[in-house]
Amino acid sequence: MIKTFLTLLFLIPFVILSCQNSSTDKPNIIIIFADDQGYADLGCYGAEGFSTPNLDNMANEGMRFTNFYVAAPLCSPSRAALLTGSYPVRVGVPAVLEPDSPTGLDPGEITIAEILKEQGYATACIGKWHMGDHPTMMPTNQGFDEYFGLPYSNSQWPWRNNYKKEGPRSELYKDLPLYHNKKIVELNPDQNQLTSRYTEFAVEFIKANKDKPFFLYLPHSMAHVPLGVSEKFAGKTEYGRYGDVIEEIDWSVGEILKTLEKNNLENKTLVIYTSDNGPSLSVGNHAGKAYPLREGKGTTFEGGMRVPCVMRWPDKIPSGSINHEMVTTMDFLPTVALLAGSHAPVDRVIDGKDIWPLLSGEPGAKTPYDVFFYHWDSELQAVRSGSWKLHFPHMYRQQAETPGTNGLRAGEIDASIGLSLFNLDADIGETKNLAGQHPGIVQKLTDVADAHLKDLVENSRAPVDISDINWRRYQDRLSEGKFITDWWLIGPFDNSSRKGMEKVYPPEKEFIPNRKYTTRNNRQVIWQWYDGKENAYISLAKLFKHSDEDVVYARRIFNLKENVNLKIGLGSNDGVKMWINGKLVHSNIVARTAIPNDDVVTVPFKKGENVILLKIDQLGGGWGFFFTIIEGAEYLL
Ligand SMILES: [Ca+2]
Ligand SMILES: [Ca+2]
Repeated sequence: MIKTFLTLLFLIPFVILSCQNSSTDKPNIIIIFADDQGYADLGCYGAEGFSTPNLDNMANEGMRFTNFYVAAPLCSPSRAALLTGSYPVRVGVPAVLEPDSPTGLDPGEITIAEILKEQGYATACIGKWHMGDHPTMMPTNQGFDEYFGLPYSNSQWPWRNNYKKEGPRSELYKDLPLYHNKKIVELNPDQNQLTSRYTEFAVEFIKANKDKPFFLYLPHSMAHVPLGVSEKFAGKTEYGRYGDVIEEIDWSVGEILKTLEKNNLENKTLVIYTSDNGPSLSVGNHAGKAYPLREGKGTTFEGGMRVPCVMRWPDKIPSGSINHEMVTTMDFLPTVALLAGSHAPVDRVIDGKDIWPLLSGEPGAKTPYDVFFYHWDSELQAVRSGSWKLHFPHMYRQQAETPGTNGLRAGEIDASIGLSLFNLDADIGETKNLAGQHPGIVQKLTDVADAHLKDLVENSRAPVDISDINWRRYQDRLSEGKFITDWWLIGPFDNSSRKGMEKVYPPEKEFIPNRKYTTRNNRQVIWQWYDGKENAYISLAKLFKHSDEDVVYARRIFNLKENVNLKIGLGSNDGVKMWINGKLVHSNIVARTAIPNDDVVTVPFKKGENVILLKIDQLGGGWGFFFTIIEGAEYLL
């Protein structure tokens, strides 16, 4: 038995070498990456209201996956994981990047394109990059000979989710550049033409490189809002504009497959089609669907991270096959590297695995994953092993009751989930929490998650601050997801009638009712403080109204238009900890007389999302906590 195993081990490298010993044997690789296309949005996955004949045909001639994952439910981190074979936290791209971001995918990361280029491949990235638009982080500096496309999302332009240049320009975004290689060739290109222009480029690239191995990475800008679609496809589907857009992408896939056929490249080319995350549900009729999965983009529920995936390589991948094993975009790098006669980097941790045994239909081939981790930003929110998925308590975004229309996002509401164990085989929609019935499984998955966090800290290329990863997860878990999210920020207002801290006179906002909230011991509490000037205040009254607990947790997110340092005064007479963006900025563990602004800190708030988390221990029959924005309140209000 042992002997056979050893023999096999020796044979494998020779088999690979003998298949790939000349460049003509190296397969071409095409990865088509749609944006925000949901699990249900291909005909062969049950799409209704539009059709995808080319993709369905690709599935008939190849393999379709039902447990295929991206490594993050958002654009930038999902892309970084695909190209590096690593969890996004590991490579320092855990969140969506804004234009002119000082960070992005480090040039020191090794991408699929760099590995293949070393093997003599011609390489092109055509479409949406979104891994940093600083010149050192653009595609031509990450192994791509050629680049044509947008450096980030098509919504990051002055007209936001409007595909036409109509209405007032948003001050948030500059003109949207279209790049060819290192040069900006156009500003604010016609979004209706993006899919057809990318396709034209892709077809030309294939034709120009038909005699040598090539790697084409085609991340479409669509179907991210604003939805652009050419005239030929506009208004054609029952579903509406989103359906039209998908049908145009399907046409594009058809053009690429046709080009392969015409140039006799079909049997030499592995074509992969998938999406970067689930449907953007908050845009309502402009979003796709993830049915039967729960939630969509931006969440670590299945609808956010399980996506459709089809792969085709005639004579190599069994035609018409459906694969139910767990596979991820991180597997592309190691798998494709081996096919090209190379291997995944060995000087660093790569999370993806070689999935060729699955693709080639090896009998009995199983997923290489014992466990898979669901991150949202740098927060580890869930873990899956086999059919079991454990969510740690976390917040998530949920579409507002009335969804958005025509590309406009409806409001999103903060929802939360406590510690929850789901059996995905029996309950794909994550509806029945079995945590109480299987404490052993909960413990096992928790241990696995802890080990993963430790591994991330020790084996990441980008600095990973353990507190940054742990703070929300551990605090969240303690609170069992019972966050209070609707505490308010108030002010500035005039306080001429202030008398000590007994009274608060609110501004012209709906604020008056919270003057007299009571705690469980029925005391009147007033939780605002001000310094008599035009400063901002946090109302914690509402927070405590919700709570009969000795410990409460509260979390709020503030969106800022720019980076700014806020000077904050803190004081408390209870056990209070406050984290801002993962950094502990205030900690008071003993009861003492409340002194407003006892502790003054300057905290860098960043452009975009900022998270404030509070943990408050009641230490002595009441609550006392003060939070004052001393400088910079106008940025929050
Ligand atoms: Ca996306
Ligand atoms: Ca690199």
